[in-house]
Amino acid sequence: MKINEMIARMVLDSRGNPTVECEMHNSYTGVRAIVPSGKSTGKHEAVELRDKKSSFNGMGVEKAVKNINKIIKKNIINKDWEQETLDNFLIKLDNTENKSRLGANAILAVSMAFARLNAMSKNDELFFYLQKITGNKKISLPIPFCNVINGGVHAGNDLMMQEFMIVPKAGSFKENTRIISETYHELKRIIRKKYGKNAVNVGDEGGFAPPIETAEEALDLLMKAIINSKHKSQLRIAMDCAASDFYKKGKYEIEKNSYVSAEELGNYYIKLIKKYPIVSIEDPFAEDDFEAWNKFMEKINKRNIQVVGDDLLVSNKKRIEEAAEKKLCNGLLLKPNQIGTVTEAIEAAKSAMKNNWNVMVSHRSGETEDTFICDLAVALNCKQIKIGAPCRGERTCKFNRLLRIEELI
Ligand code: 2PG
Ligand code: MG
Repeated sequence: MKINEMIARMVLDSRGNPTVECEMHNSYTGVRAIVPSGKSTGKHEAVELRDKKSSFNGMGVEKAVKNINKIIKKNIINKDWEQETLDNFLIKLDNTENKSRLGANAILAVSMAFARLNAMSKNDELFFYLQKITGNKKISLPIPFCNVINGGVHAGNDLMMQEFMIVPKAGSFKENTRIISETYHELKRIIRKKYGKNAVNVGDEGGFAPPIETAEEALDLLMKAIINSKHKSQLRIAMDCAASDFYKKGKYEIEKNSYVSAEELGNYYIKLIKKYPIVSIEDPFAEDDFEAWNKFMEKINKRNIQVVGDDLLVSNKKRIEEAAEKKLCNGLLLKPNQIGTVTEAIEAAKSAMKNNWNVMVSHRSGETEDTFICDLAVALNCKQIKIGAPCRGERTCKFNRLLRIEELI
């Protein structure tokens, strides 16, 4: 497919920071794609280019936008591309290991816009187009992993662990959405009653950020909400510890000023797993603390717990293969902007699946109204997506896109 015209611009993400939008046209139609932005980023992620000038507190994306408008555009318009040839060309044009020249934010905006334009030009839904690229025979709606209590760098409380999620298991996305929404509102009532009305302000992903300090306090609140809303048989719990953020000099600060070793932290998780219906733990250890990951995997081997690598893997095929070989985890968190092209994101998912891992497609804490990840999760048939709480437009648009897709398929 040929691109006739394209333009990039700065738009805002859900934290009010600049991000990159790419608008792309061919003779038939036009589309837009916006890239999200993380806060608890892994240090091995592809580079998100920021201007580091005084404007926008050093968060500007003028350079990334310029890279699309001046460098990428002249190299790609009016030529015939497929997704893979375009993405590979962009990787070559950047010519760095971590996309630091053009910026993963610039490259991904172009890659996503191309996918969407290609789909639209064929009168296809985006998920059908992506399904063709993956070569998957089946597609399916994912289970939403819904972050209802926020801590870590996403919230203004002293809870070290970042995300406490509810995970429904009803037969349809619509029913799962109802269960989540009812439980979310029950949780709000419980938190308001216990901590007062200031405590129901929400964190970056729409979950509540009450003044709590321990994982048990968060999990007890969740359990109460689950039981009160009468969804105990339909809900399980997942956590994203985002442990790289509380890893300090070889120790883990699990509560304010309280440090434990990797082994003690692993035992703590096992205690939590025994007490609460936890089915999935993401980033339980720091991104390069391989030994801790491996020992934990050995210990929980028989427990059927999903151990998900986010900062550990950064959606990067090389890191995934290394982690599989070293037996560090059994699940991939897939964030396209960690790697920078649609093709590489799909490759990362395939490489995880080849190792019999689960794949969970994920939003970023700084999101936008773009719903690309929903179509990607459906196309990958990976059955899991992390999209935050059923609150704040940049999160609800993901629920709403999936509700619409469910009607279509
Ligand atoms: C995570 C993500 C999304 P961030 O750690 O999994 O929930 O957060 O986008 O800040 O990296
Ligand atoms: Mg994470």
